[in-house]
Amino acid sequence: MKKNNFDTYLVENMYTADPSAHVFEGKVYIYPSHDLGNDNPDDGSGDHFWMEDYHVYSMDEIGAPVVDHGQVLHMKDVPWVSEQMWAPDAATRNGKYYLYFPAKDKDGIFRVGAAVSDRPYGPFVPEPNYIEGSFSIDPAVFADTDGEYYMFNGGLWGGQLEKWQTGEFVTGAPANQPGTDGPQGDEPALRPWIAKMNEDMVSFAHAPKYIDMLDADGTPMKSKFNDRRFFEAAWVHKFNNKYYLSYSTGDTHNIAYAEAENVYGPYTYKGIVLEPVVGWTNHHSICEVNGEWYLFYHDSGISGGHTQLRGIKYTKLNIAEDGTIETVQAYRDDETKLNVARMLKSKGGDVHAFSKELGLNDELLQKV
Ligand code: FUB
Repeated sequence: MKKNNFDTYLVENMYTADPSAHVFEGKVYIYPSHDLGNDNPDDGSGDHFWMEDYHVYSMDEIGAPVVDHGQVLHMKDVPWVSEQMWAPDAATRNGKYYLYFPAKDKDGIFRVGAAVSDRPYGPFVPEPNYIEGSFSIDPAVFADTDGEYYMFNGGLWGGQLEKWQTGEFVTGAPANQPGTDGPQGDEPALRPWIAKMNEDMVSFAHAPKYIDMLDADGTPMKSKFNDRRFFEAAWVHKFNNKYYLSYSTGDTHNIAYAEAENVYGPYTYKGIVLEPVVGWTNHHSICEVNGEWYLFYHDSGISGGHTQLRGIKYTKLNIAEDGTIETVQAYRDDETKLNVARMLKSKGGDVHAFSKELGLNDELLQKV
């Protein structure tokens, strides 16, 4: 077990992604995806993101060695799942711990499942079926200060959110023509949904409701603003009594955020949390540890730039008194830029292809 630093990979013996971090029982627990990858084409369908199980990680405190608690759930133990266990999250209530995960059911439709444990580090026992009413990907379960819990969820393209516009799953355009069956141009962008959890934490108190997402001027967010409209990877944190919904913008690779007075919204666009990282996806969580805020995220430097083979990291997040988040450039100084670039190169990656994300100028490129 080695000590970790900001911006270094937390796990090096396997590929991990989509880190959801929480403080449970005084420790920092991380619930990531476990990337296995496959040879499917990177065509926007998401079929190259191949995951079959979950591991849980913890740190006794920020900067402490990362402990791998081993495999806590495998696809073969979940009766309703056919493939692709994507980005998970976790929550605790009444002494129990819950792992939430999206996966395709036997009809190839993404649903959200729940699994239960007495401990934050599992193993988790899955519910026999997915959560009734759930669809699409990337569950994030937010524990509000009044003791209520809410699931936020949804993701475009491979995450199938476009296919639910009628309220039913409609196959629509082929999955390898991403976005073609979603709204375009000036039409309102697709939105994530929210559902309040019942006290059992494995069912919803009401059907999922789409969240109103507004641009900074208060008008509904338009599809054409793909540098800031919702795509996937919803996460919610509360700061000074306001709610902050952060999310990936997908094909523009930002993590953006929006603010609301009410957990159900409307959420108004505020800015960018994290600039694009190495690899296509950007997916994060925001966690408060002893009064300081941290951003957990991933990139693909660890695999030489393969989008479907990622490594999780974290860094400090600065939030101003009024809730404004200071934008993070993951490769903040020359040393970090060079470290990631050299790792990428040592794994056979094309450093020039990621020079923009890494912020490498000609002088630094020569040093890689
Ligand atoms: O890890 C698989 C998918 O990639 C996640 O569900 C998305 O958020 C993206 O990170």
